[in-house]
Amino acid sequence: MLESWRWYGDLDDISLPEIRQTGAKGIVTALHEVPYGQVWERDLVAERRRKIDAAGLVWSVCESLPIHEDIKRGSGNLNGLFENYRQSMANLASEGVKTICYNFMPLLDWTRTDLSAPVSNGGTCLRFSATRMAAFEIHMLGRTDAEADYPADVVEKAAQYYSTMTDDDQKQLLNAIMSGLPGAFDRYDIQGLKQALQTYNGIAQDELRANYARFLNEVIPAAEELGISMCVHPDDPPRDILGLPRIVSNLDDIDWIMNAYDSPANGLTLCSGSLGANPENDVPAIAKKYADRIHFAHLRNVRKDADGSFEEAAHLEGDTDMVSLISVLTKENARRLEDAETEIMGIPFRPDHGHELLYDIGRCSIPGYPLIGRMRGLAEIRGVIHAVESLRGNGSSF
Ligand code: DNO
Repeated sequence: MLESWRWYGDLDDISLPEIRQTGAKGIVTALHEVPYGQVWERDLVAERRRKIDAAGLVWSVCESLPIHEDIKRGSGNLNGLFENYRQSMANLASEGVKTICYNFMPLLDWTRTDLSAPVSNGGTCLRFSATRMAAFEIHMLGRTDAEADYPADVVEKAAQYYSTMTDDDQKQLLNAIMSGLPGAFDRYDIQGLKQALQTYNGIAQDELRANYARFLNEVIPAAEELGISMCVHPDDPPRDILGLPRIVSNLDDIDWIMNAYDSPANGLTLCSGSLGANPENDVPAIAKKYADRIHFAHLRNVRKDADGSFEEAAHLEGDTDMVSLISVLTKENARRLEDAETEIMGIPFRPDHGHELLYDIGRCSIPGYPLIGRMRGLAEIRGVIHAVESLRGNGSSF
């Protein structure tokens, strides 16, 4: 497996030489400065790659090549947007970047209500509180129907909580919810979000799936030609949110996607944290079923509460059995290395999100992406990988 690290380019306060010290070899990055829907020009891609090369690292994965909302909504003449998307893919491939992560979440990306919830032994983590999300939707956004999406006791707690909120609390909550949109584009204020939500009025699961199938039909043949592996990132949280349908949340969805275009180029980003936030998802079992379609892995863990809240646990703590998951991934990795005719990198993975620990605090890194917390996660995962591979090398079937 190829140890990788997400880097936000010029937006990141963590430098490439610092990343090198973590032991990671691969860099996961994107041209966050290019507005969604525009072509990633070859010279910009090349410049980013050269920076990474010069630091002794390799650009292992593009995360993400974002999909314009018009494609998700299926609105207007989309030929130009598809054409641009394919051109960006071609430019990435020409610079040797052949694994492309993307998501198909309407409007928002990963969503949390707290960016620095306290962890019992010190440090902070990202958290999704059902009560705070309900307060946001029902009271701050005034979304009709939102009440029906929450249990009665959460609705009640949300009303109580909202009545205590100051302007500053409201600002912080909005900021936390918007923080999952990486880079500078398409963040919303309350008014903007209301308007954006209206553009999805009447679009239910079936229509979103049809739009997704169209996207796959437009880009997967190009990926096959270019030798690119596309890998969709699951929804986070893995359920409908703000009344928007979500279609990459569970095994049924993944079955649908893998069959919608049955090609190795149409693959998965196995994100244990996103999938793990749905109590019905057995993450190691999903990984096993689609092992040969996993082109990238995000490894992290969550601890869930009964009301739908969850928080990000340390990488080996929380509800997902990381050792079983890593056992599945390393087996698949070994199979690929053995089958390969030429030398290959192995499955790229990155420690996803991390607690803010020690010198992370006050450093203003991108939410979820502090240096020390992620380095801890990477070190722990590295330990499990080594243990599993060494046991296997000594004859264990683990
Ligand atoms: C969260 C990330 C996601 C991911 C996108 C992929 O930390 O894993 O934001 O980058 O959903 O398109």
